[in-house]
Amino acid sequence: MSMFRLAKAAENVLLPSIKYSRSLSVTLQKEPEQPCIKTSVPGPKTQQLLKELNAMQQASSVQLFADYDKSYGNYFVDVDGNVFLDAFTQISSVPLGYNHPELLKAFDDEHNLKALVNRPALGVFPGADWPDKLRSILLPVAPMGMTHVSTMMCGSCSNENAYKAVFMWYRTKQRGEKLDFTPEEMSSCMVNKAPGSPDLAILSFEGSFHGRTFGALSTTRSKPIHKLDCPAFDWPVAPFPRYKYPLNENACENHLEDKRCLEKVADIIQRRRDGGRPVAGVLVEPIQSEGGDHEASPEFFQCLQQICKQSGVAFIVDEVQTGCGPTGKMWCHEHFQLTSPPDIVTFSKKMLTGGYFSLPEFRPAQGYRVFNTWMGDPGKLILLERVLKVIMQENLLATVGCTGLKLKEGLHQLENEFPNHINSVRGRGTFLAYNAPTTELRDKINNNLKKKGVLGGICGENAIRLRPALIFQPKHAEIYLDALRKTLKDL
Ligand code: PSZ
Repeated sequence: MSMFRLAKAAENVLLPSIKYSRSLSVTLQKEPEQPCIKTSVPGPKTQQLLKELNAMQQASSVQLFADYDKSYGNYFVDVDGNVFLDAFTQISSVPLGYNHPELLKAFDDEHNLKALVNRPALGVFPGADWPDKLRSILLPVAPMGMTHVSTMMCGSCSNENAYKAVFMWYRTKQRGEKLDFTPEEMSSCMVNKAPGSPDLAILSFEGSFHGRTFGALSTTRSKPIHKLDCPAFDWPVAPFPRYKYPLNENACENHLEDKRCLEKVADIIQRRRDGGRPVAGVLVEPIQSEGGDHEASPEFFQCLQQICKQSGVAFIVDEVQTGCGPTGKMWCHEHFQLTSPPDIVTFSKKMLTGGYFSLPEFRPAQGYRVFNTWMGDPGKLILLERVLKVIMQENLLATVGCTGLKLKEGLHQLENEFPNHINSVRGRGTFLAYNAPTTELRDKINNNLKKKGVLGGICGENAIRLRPALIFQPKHAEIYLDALRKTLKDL
């Protein structure tokens, strides 16, 4: 049975009857029982190291220096010896918690160690087992129907290269039978002018985050500080739904909100085409993350895909943050019951390697066009293979579902108890968020949680998000909810 089918089977397990396998209980045996804060946060050692680092670079984003020897499972230990329950996990990029025994063992194997040490330029000199690695590790978890995969270094670079594949696909369609580039195209691209560098666009959404490299940054729309002072492509932006909560009491209004946004997308695509500057691809996060954890309905995504199909525009789904299980499915867009796969799905973070899956028509006709030195890293695939094995063996997608239900229920209870402090609880699996009425209050809640030993993330103007590892259990949910209740009581 393929890994994908096994993962599907795991989702169907009745949630309350989950039996944790022996290996999971072994994994968690060495975990601390609870958070333990011994110093001010940040403590004196973090403050000293921050001074040192800041002398060499702008380091004001650094929150804590970690002790990665001592961090374990769901617990992050800082250099001052403070122990935090980690519900943020390195911006949502740690699938199995810290120092998972299966991952620590990966490079005991000499073949694996040599793959790590002798890092190849994968586009030119891959090792003999590279095709098998892609076929046996990545393709089994590919979204249904997606047969092509390219590995990359990070989320931004996965998106950048996905856009390039989309532009090449679009121009190939425009050229029709005439396959060769014209001399005019060849000379004009060397001075960044059309027709060689055509005026094609990627449409993205208000509040989206797709990375910070140049192409990716032009599609990022979450905060000015990411974009200021950097030249950008003149690419279009459409509104993404902003729902009213609770969802079941605002269904009608939220449906109209979907409609408003979709009409705008269709209108932009039409106008751009009429103006001779067509949209080649529409890019969307299944849940807008950095921008404030904004979700949209399955119907919104179904219609968006239809609009793309009807207008000959590629439908690109950015699963960099949502991919690899945190919503209770391997890929968040599986919740949307799309009638056919997206054209491209990008990934990174919990997948450990960056990359994108695509339909075969997005493979450029010539080599060297989507290319760079490393094009990924076999060492990361060795780790990913183990991550995926543990996800299946330990039934972690079902754990995410079970823990997620408990967390969401607890958060709903807290929003009812403290309606002046938190509201709009939302999300899927453990990929959850809630709002505070103001940015100031949101920051205060998040800081006070940290002082109580719980690391959480913030996003958008006033949201707090949860991004725990896939091994976050109901007992960890209880610790999180207790800390939040105390924090809200003390405000
Ligand atoms: O501030 C930052 O640079 C952050 S904070 C969180 C992210 C980046 N997330 C990265 C991300 C993402 O969430 C989505 C949906 N798409 C692309 C990216 C870019 O990935 P990296 O950071 O690996 O380049």
